[in-house]
Amino acid sequence: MKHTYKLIATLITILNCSIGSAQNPIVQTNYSADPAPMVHNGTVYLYTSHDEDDANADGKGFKMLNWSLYTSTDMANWTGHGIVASLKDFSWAKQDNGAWAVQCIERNGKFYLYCPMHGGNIGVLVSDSPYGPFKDPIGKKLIDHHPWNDIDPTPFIDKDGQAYLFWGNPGLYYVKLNKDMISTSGEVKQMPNTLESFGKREGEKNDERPTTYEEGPWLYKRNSLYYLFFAAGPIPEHIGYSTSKSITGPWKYQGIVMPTQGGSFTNHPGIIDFKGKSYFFYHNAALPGGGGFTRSVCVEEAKFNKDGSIVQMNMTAGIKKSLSPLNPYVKTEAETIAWSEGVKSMHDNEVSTFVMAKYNNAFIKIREVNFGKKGPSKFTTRIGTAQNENVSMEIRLDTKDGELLGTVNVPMTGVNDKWSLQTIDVKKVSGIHDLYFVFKGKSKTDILYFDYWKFLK
Ligand code: FUB
Repeated sequence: MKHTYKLIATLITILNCSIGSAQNPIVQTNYSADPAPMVHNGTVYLYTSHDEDDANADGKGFKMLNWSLYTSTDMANWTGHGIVASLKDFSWAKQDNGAWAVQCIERNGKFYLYCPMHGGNIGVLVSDSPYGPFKDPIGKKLIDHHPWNDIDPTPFIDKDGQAYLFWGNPGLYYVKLNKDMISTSGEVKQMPNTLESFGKREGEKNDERPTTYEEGPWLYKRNSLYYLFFAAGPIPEHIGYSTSKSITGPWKYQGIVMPTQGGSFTNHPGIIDFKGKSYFFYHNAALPGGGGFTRSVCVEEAKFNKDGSIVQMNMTAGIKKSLSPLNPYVKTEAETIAWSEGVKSMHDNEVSTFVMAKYNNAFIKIREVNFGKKGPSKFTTRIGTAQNENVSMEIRLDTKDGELLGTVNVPMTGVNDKWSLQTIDVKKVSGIHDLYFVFKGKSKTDILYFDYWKFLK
């Protein structure tokens, strides 16, 4: 069985790479899991867990220390903002592991990030900006119900302004949040785990888990109907959902949203409405080296039927069309990416997040760049390398081997906090094209560092 999932994951990766128009998984620069999308002021903020590259190397499974943020305005290109919160932000938490599935919500201009620390309950961080910095405003646990079961918090503000926090595995719990969003009101309640609410579990009888509800609840409202999406058992998980006329239930089980696919024994839902469409986020094991502890976040467009039911989805290569073309005449971060191979996300104090090309022919693709009628004459970038010979970045159109607009020769700057500004002449190009940066160098590792780019008219 394990081999079958691994094979499916490999096939997805091969499919993604060969069709050239792949978007899933939407983060290729590191492993990511537990997508928690939030829409704010025309941007999707996607908070994720972060599976470390060496997770399970010691046979101990998950290795999760912090949470990351990615943003998009077009659903095709995603900008990495690096780590925005970590276990270190909670002085009272154990620091060695357990940074599981977070979710962020905005209220009155402040952003509240609900953070489970597996084995250590749930804390809350607050910031004036969705990018952070996030701080622990209470200096203690927000939810202290059961150390192992208190995971996967999902906040929701109902139409009367009452906020709730739902969470839990194997039970589904909820509590009212006060208006300050950092304290609770009343008792923690458990949602009745009935077959009517969460459906009959297939497989062996499991007294602790009588229904398909497993973990990862996600609350969503469409028209006047409340939806509860959740990771469903048995393992390997699929995604199921239930609906209700009230946030506190009773919930009615509605079936499968996404069957078990993709090579990870967990899955985790997140759903948003954005610019007139709905999007469903999940995770799988599709990146090279991927598995149950090295996962990757993906997205599909979600469709609903007239009766409110959701159209069942499979894991696919992702969203093919950008919602709006990208303007190449404003500064764009190198970590704005539709697809990349051989590129790693990094961070330093000088420039914050940047990317590192790991090998010859590693590349970044940016989808649907609008050069306009007249097109550019020059290209400028902040870039550097620790290698001392023949390192360059080619700028190409439409495919990795497409028309060459220009080549930036990268001077040796030293380690990654030393940068050079390079400006070159480029060939004229007009209209909308996918843009490729292809990295060239002889070194077997760390070819170059790349921070931002911009075309000039
Ligand atoms: O990522 C760690 C845990 O795995 C999450 O909290 C669950 O939802 C599952 O995805």
